[in-house]
Amino acid sequence: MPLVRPFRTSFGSQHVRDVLLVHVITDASDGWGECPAHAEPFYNEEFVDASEMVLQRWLIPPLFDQVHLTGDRVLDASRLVKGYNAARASIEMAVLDAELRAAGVRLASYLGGVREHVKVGVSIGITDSIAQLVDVVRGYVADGYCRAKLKIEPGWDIAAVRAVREAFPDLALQVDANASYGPNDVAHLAQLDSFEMLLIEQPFAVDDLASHAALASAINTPVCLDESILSVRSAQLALDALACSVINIKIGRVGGLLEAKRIHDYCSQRNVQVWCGGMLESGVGRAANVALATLSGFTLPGDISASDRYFARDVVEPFVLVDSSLAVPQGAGLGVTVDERVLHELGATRVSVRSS
Ligand code: SMG
Ligand code: MG
Repeated sequence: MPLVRPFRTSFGSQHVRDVLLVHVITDASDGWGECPAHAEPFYNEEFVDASEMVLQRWLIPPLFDQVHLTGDRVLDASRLVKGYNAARASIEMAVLDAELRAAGVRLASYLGGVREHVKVGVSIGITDSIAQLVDVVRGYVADGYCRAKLKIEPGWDIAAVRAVREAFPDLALQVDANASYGPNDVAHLAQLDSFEMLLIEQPFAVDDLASHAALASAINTPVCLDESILSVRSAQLALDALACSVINIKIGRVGGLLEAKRIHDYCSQRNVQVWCGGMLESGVGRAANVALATLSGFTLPGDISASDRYFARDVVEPFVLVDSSLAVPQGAGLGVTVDERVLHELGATRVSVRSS
């Protein structure tokens, strides 16, 4: 799916989304899921061609042995496979969608959601100049976004954030470094503390909790982890290490909606704020993100922008921004309908895996 504007981060520039959808067909119903892995293994180690192979060879076949397959059995059925959380999440999502559509239950209700609209922000890539960045932010503010996240990297940080803060004194602002800084950058990043931001996301390497803890103790701005958090267990380790005080929850990164909910529940017990991250999903994955963000502990705006921020044409009915929020779909399961004509026009190919 071509992106309406290239998205540049510390690990490169994306112009298209290589989207992998999973369509589950059961006796009673059918359901869709999205694998949010990217084309290259640059955000984390997973990449979409590998996810596809793992789904076909190891994640899907054992599911045919289940007498009564439900979404809550998918994770256990795939326990022999290590990693590939985005692939795991996609098949769980599709099975849950089919199950809930057959039962006539909305995903948000199944998860225990408490709201009909979720507050969202917009994630803004690195641009060629600071003037251009300020223009891009201005455009999104005009579109109605109440919160902006700026991508940063060494050489594109303090001055960029300062310019945006000066141009938009009241805008809710946060930054995300995608692990592009090293332990020697703690003092440098501490300069970001003066810009009154909601949080600083994943400045250091995935396994470097110590540098995150050092930064967190040096500044007032909350430190948030993204790539480092893969499960309830890693959330507990990070919080115990004082490496973060806020967690970005992504369904694909943690291996599915149900683990995402468990992390949310765990953080709620510890009074830790969470928010829903994004991976430039199509409308299928976006619907799941919206449902997840209805849980009570999702108190910060999610990286769940409207469909037109990403794509000229989405694969489901578009999500539209109203009051910096997206409405939770009304229908059962994910509540969205995949338009197979759009898939065809996008040149989608289909591979079937059947019970033998
Ligand atoms: O879906 O709006 C979105 C993108 C949000 O910035 C975003 N995601 O590290 O949080 C993150 C990035 C990962 C994808 S970068 C191409
Ligand atoms: Mg991030």
